[in-house]
Amino acid sequence: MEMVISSDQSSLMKSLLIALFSFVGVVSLSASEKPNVLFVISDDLSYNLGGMGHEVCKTPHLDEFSKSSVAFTRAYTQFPLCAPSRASLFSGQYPATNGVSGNGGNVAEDRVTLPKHFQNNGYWAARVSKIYHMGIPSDVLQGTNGGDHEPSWNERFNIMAMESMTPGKIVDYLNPDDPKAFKKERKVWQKANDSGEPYQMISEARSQFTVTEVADEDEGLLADVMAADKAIELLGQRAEDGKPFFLAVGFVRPHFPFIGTTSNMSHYALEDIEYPAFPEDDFGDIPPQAINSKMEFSEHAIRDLRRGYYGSITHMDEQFGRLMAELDRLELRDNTIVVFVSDHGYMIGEHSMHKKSKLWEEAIHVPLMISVPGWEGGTRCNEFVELVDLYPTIAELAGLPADPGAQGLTLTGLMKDPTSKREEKSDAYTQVSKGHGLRTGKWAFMWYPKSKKDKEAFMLYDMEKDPKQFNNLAMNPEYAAVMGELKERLEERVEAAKQ
Ligand SMILES: [Ca+2]
Repeated sequence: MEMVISSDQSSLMKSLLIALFSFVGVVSLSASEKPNVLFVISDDLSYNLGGMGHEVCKTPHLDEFSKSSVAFTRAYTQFPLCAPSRASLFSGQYPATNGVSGNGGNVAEDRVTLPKHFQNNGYWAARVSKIYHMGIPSDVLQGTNGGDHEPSWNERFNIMAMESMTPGKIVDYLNPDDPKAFKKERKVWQKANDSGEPYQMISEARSQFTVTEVADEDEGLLADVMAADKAIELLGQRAEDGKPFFLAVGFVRPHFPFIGTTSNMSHYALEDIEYPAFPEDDFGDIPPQAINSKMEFSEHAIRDLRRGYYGSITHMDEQFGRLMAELDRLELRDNTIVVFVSDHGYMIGEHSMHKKSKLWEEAIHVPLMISVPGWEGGTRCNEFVELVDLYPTIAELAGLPADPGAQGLTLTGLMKDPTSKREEKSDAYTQVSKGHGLRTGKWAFMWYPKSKKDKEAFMLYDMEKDPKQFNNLAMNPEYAAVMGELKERLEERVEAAKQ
């Protein structure tokens, strides 16, 4: 039936429509209707949260936060190294598309990054400390921007702290004599800090394999305490002026140097720290491309470095707790989406390797928790998700339009029903400079294409039977069919990441 509208009805309808649209317009522009975003990213934090099943590490504040959030148990980084992981997360693009596949690169100036997208939609966007790449400890010692993406921010705040030169008890397992230089150097640093002159880090302060314990009364000298202080100040300003915000806070711990206060470290006795033992023939089936930062340390050193790493995590957790307490105190929690994530994982002695930039499980699996006001919390999602998925997810949660350049896929459906199956992407793709990795429910599969130096290599681990990845099944003919399927899927993912 054709609808006939008289001119009177038509003008009435027009006025109604105009009224409706202006109402919608008012609502969408009203500050109170724009949820804020507090985005917290920890540096080099493995999947080591007490509340998520880690037996040693203490993270009471993140455990508490998980009760009001959706916690993802299988979140994976796109590239286990600071700059490419963060560039991928904030550009919403895989490294093959945004072009950042090393610590030297950064997102193109004109890319509408996640914080820029918020700015374009009426938000104030700011960062505190490390969000895009910063060299740690160099950029913190120097108080410098690192490889920032300036257009992302309305305001940005660097932290300048002494890192491993902070007075306290320090043990350096790689260069035991280095801390001797700190006593004199602290004065040089302090002078630069007081005068605002540039400071140039001394090589002794790199401190990649150190554990530093700082007295509780000196905690104000530590980078993440300063970052939390600054973030708390900014939250107060936003509570006052009511401007919708996208505040990104970067904690630099547990990135080396491992630092915590005496009370942070007091949770960990050396005898309670697990030693990551591996079979004697472990290296018989590992291709050379997968061996990286292999170090000879004593069992004592490995345990103590792990103790320092956990102490650093507890220190970071405490600062996260301070942010959440302030959100509550300012009554901002009911209108603020909170995201907690890490850029990638870390290895301390597993297969006698250290640090990141590899496809081993410890280096690619990360914590991810998101809380949304009014949504049910305390839920777990066990589907595979990727950090590149965060861009469309956070944009959608805040009611922003989708960005056409973002390659990730929104997680909001999973967050609403965390037990549902993820049909559109049920595995996770990670790359490193020499190879590619795919994680599925049962398998960890790695492919290193042929290069000038190395021949093509594959690794296949049954993650249900061999979660510590000791037995590479790639050469076993019994698994030829599985290998074929995984290789086909991984090649698909590698190609899709370029588009
Ligand atoms: Ca990192």
